[in-house]
Amino acid sequence: MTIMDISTITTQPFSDQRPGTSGLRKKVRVFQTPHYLENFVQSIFDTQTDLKGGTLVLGGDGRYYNREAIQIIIRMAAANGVAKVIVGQSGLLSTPAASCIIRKYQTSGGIILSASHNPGGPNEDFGIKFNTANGGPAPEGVTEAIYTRTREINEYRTLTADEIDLDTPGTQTLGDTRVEIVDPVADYAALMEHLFDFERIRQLFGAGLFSMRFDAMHAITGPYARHILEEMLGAEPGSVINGEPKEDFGGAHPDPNLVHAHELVALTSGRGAVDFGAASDGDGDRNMILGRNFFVTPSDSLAVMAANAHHIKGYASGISGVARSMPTSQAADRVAEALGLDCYETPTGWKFFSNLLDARRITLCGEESFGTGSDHVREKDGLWAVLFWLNLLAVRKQSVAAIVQEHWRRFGRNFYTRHDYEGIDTAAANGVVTHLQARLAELPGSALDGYTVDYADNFAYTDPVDGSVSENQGIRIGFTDGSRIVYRLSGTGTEGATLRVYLEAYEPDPDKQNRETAEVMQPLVTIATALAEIESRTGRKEPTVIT
Ligand code: VG1
Ligand code: CO
Repeated sequence: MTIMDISTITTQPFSDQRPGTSGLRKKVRVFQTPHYLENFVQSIFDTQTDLKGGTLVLGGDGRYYNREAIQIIIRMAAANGVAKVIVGQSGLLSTPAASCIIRKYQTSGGIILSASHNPGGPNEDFGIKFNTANGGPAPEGVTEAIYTRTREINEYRTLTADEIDLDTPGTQTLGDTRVEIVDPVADYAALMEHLFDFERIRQLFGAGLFSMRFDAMHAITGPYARHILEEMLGAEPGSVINGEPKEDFGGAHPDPNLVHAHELVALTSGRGAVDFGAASDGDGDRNMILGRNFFVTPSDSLAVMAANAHHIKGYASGISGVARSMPTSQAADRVAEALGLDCYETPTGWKFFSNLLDARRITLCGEESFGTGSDHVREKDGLWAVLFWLNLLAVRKQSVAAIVQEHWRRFGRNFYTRHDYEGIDTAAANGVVTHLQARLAELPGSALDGYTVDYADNFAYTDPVDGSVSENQGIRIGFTDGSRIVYRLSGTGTEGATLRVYLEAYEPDPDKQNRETAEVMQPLVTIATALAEIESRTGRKEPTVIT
């Protein structure tokens, strides 16, 4: 191919291409609008100039429109002078595997195609995200630059060429660009083997006394989990369920929580239950951990990991600190305090952990939304969390429930729940926040149903590494007994608005730590719904999802 074949296509800006919490997410039909995907991709090339002459990693979670989008992006990469594109075979890469490959081969960054836990299919969601050379989601400065470019763009570059064969590993060329199709699992599996004691986990499975199920939810982690859990670690064949990635995730929400992973929940409950259950989401960065008849909240999972990191090969030399997103429970803070570790509270979204990880201020981090991870990559990592737990179970030889209950006795328990009001009117959702904002000044010191407000604010974060400031990250209301209510609006939805209400209550008394979460949280739920005037403002009596 000669340079002659490159064409410059005239286009007009779209006004709605500002990335949210994790990239640009829209309905598939929006991405199929002529020039829509191309404008966003060209805006990445126009602003991320290191990509010219550099290497780009490319892959997605396999949802509907993944393959078409990959072909479009490869052609545009070639037309924009990218020297090499590393693509996951069949266009597949989990989000953590993409991060791993970006780092391992010292590339200039990556484009990940995913709308994560959002449903897939012709009438559902698609998404695109740019990750920088450290493997992490682009920080706000970069996403804002890309967005600014989308508002003024008037042309993009592409070329006419046959489609790349995405299914055969090996190198192909497109003009001066090399396109390398790679095994999506191999590099990631090698990294996991380096971090965890695979021999010990093999013994756990080999003894025949331990059973597990991993629910890939018809999404990207199927091939990763089958290879690592069943082939490398010897988990019984069939331990991985729903392991075939499908373009529409079997028509379900690939969201690993108690509501959407009900099949897995049933397998860990009642008679004949397995000892351990885990699930991951559409793009493989989330995780849910279950023991037999036992649910580990993501906030607790982070805290347990921090308290037990010394048992794990890859972290045995010590961890430097921990971070959690603001709405995540303060369970990790208690561990950090007891162990003398630095602890950071960041806004929601993995991008805020990157600087702390790069500066080695933290080793572990997590979010209440089923995300945990470490400095091994710059994304949250679902299977990593599962392997961490398996390694821990193999070392401590206790059940999941015993480990967590022992943790509560030592550090206290942070009861936790999140109520989501999905698909509400955007103006009504903004009205809730404005209303709460107006009440913040008067709340401290006042009593709400017997709870005394300690502080009330709208969370703002100053990055301790680069000094960048992120404001309006959620309303926090803290009470004198350590309990807390947090409100924020989702930044990943594609229809209307979603109000999230996060609730937390601290219980130091071991005799009271086994109460039902719903019962413990009820007084706070009542306060939270009344204070925000949720019913009158949104017309909703009940949340759509409780996790
Ligand atoms: C949600 C979660 C947030 C997470 C983000 C991306 O964002 O709350 O913790 O980082 O999804 O996760 P929001 O703005 O809708 O609350 V993933 O697995 O969807 O990439
Ligand atoms: Co995800």
